[in-house]
Amino acid sequence: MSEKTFTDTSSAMSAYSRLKGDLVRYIDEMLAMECIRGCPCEELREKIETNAFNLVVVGQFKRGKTSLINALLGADILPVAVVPLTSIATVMTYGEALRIRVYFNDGNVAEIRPESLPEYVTEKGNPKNVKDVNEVVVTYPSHYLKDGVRLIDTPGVGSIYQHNTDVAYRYLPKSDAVLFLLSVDQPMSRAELDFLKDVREYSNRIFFLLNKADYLNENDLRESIDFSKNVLKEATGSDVRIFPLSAKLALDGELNKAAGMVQKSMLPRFSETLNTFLMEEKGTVLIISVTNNLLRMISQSRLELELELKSLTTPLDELQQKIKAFEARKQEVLLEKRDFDILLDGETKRLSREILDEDITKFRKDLLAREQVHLEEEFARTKSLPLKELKEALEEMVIGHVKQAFNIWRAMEDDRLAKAFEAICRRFVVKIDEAVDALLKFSSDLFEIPFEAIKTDALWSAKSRFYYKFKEQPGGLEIASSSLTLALPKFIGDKIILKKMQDYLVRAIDLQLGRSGNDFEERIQKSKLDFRWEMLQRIEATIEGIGTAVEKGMTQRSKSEGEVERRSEELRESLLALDEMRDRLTNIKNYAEGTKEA
Ligand SMILES: Nc1nc2c(ncn2[C@@H]2O[C@H](COP(=O)(O)OP(=O)(O)OP(=O)(O)O)[C@@H](O)[C@H]2O)c(=O)[nH]1
Ligand SMILES: [Mg+2]
Repeated sequence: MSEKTFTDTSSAMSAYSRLKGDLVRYIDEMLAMECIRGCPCEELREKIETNAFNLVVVGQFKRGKTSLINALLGADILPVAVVPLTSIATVMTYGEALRIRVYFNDGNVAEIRPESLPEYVTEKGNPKNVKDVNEVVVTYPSHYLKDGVRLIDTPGVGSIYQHNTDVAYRYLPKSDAVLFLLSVDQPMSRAELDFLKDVREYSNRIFFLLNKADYLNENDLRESIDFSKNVLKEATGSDVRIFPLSAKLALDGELNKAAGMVQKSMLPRFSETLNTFLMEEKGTVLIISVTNNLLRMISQSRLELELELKSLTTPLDELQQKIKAFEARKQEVLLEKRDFDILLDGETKRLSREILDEDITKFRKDLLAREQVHLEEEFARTKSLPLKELKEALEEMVIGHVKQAFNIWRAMEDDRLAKAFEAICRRFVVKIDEAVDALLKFSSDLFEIPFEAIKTDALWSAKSRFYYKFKEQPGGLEIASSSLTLALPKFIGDKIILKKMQDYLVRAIDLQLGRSGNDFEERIQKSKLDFRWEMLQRIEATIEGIGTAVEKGMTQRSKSEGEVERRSEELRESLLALDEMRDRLTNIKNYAEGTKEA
């Protein structure tokens, strides 16, 4: 198989695959265990199964981004060229067969044949994105994409096509890691460094690749690496690792099944580092986090079983006293629950006021200043046109620019708000867990039974928590300006048109800002309500779990001695099953922690 060369280097990922498989099996078993109530098992399983790593490939135009993706997949799928080419982002994701779907901005989706791909994703086939494509998704059965890895090809920045640069920026907030491409035939430029500065705002994991290494001999390559290293060190303030490689050699080697050529391309070395990163920094964190959450469930279920067991045998008056003490504690917890509600409300309000409002003000100011200049420049360029055409040209420019600017801003703001919201959630999850643990601990002391509190780090991630996506792309910018202007003499008419366009620019921006602002507000509110509901559920489920266990014991003990004995036996068996599951999960956790430290 042509993929073999890479398979050899991805043991870290296959270890992750195995752990993942085990974990999913255990979750299914836990779902079938009656003594575990209210386990968010389905959610945890989904979390594992859908966990995606977005690797976004970026760089100046023509550094070989698209070639690199083809090389990583070992197949000639995406079109490459010597002129600035890629104009639309392509997402490569795992699928049984090669399938290509084009997603348009208006919501339509079309399945296309591989040979038609250039008609949609290249500047030549789809100039200025006249086809209004949003993105293209390609599925392909490469083991490289298994386990949720998604490779995203973006258009090159810095070419004469500004809209290509814009598309690339839109994908930065979605990245889990960025592959930043440089190439030996073009020493690092000012523009590349400026772009890097922006990339660093959105990604804390950047891999630097120096492509087209095949152009140079060993000495020159060394020099080229050193040069880029120094420039990068100055720019970032720290030593960075640079991976020299040749996407071309790698792909040729793969296609011709020439292992020596693939080795020479140096791609496997990078590929290995990348895999280890994916495993360690994403895979392991997820495995440990899910395992901890499951262990927590087990610990809580264990306590409930022990409580019931205890209630079967504790003398009645002693038991009643304990229940009274528990009730008192329960009231305290319910009060804490109310405080939690008020605090959460305050925090989300602050998110709207301090982040969203400020960002809107800043964005409005910058955009307006920038577009006023553009408008005047365009006016100077086109003012000799007849009035009607002049008006149309300016109108088209304003609409295009405003739409484009909002597309990017919304993606970035979305990321900012999601992260801020996540930070709030994390703090609250810790608080809630503490409250729940305190109640469990109290009960375990009260009834003199063992209980192990398990700390879980929050599973809330920006992507899954800040749910609500925008309802629609902003549109509706068309205007009907009075035809009266068009009837005026040209020398007055064009001044009036410029003035009208300036007003229109302000209105268009404010209209879009109003919509986007509302959308964001609404999403913050909805996300808050969902989060709140889940958190309160957690407290309530704990209170109820303890209450029910004691109650069950109470009811049971009034039955015959034989039945009490039978129930005790059942409970002991369930405890054993839980302990066995706990041990298996602990093994997984230890293994994952071991690989993380190794
Ligand atoms: N010699 C050599 N040429 C390469 C290598 N990688 C890419 N190229 C060539 O560089 C040119 C640009 O490659 P692309 O993969 O289209 O570059 P890109 O960065 O995707 O370009 P844009 O999408 O326009 O930004 C093509 O002619 C490729 O054949 C390499 O490792 N060695
Ligand atoms: Mg490309």
